[in-house]
Amino acid sequence: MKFRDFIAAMGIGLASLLAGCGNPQSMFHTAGPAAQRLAHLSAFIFILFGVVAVITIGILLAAGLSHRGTLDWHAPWNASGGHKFVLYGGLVIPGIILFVVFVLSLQRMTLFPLHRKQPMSPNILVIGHQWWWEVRYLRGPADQRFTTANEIHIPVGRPVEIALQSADVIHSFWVPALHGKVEMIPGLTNYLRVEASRAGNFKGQCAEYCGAQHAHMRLLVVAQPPAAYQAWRNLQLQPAQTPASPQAMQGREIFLRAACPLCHTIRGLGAAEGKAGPDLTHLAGRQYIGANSFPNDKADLAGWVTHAQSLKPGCKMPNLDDFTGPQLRALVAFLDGLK
Ligand code: HEC
Ligand SMILES: [Cu+2]
Repeated sequence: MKFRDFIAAMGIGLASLLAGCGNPQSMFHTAGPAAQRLAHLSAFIFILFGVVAVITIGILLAAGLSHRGTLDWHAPWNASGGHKFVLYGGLVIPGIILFVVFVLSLQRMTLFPLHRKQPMSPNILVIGHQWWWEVRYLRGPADQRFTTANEIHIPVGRPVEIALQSADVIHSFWVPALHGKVEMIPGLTNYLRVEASRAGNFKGQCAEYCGAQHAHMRLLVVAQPPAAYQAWRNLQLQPAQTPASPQAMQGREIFLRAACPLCHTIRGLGAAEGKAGPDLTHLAGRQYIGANSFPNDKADLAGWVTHAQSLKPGCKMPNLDDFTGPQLRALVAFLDGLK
């Protein structure tokens, strides 16, 4: 690599690092205890290894500057003190430093909350699908449970136990502001505990390459004050709203007659119980569609329904463009009314 290329690469690296600082999807913008512990630990390790690097470079420079000339002018490397220098500098000191880092990771409980053992009863089960997130709220009796997708609401200031599974390949659950990455592995359930210390929208991402649309497998955690969370919960428990206009009413018939119910559930709509795609019962309450890849508005809904394969090529929803203009508008009016 040419020196100029090296400098350019460093520049790009630094720029993306700085850009990362302004990005809320960053492990340095913590919003909960688990993420904070991880951020503190990484800051400590960064400083520690920075000091080690400076000392090492100092020794190299000192050696280079003070020992000039040919080897014949100097004592051989195994002269007195040489072995000891290698032993301490190369083995003992690095050993101590790595041991300290190891103990700190354990002691600060950074590793344990990452892969907790099975809690008594997880609040939420998140199932990774290619390329979206199924979200089941499990707490309480059957009539207090519901399923939604892609947007996870949690109350501020309360620990939430999340169970993680996968329906197909290995995914990874990562909301940097709240927690480290935890794998979602087919046939295995992993657990983590998140707690948000402030209200806000925290973006996340599938962090394990899982196929063509891995980059569009985004996640949103909405941390709300307990009262707002409770209100959201109560709404989610309701079946879908009855369409408010004749146009939306017509849209519902179109939805039921098209292929949609084969893959999507809309609670309260009888025949719509498909499980291959996200639950749409309260679709309009979500901020984004396509696993948080596109805004949830009428234009994007129309584009998504007719051209999912252009917006998210390879995704498991086909293009459904067999509608006339008025039919499509009615269908979108129906979807947009699913508050
Ligand atoms: C073959 C199964 C299938 C059919 C049929 C289907 N969908 Fe989908 N749909 C999916 C899948 C899978 C996704 C998730 C795609 C992704 O984000 O990767 C999806 C996503 C969506 C979303 C975005 C939801 C979100 O929260 O991101 C909407 C809206 C939607 N579909 C509406 C419809 C409508 C309306 C119809 C009928 C005209 C329909 N779908 C037919 C499988 C299907
Ligand atoms: Cu994934």
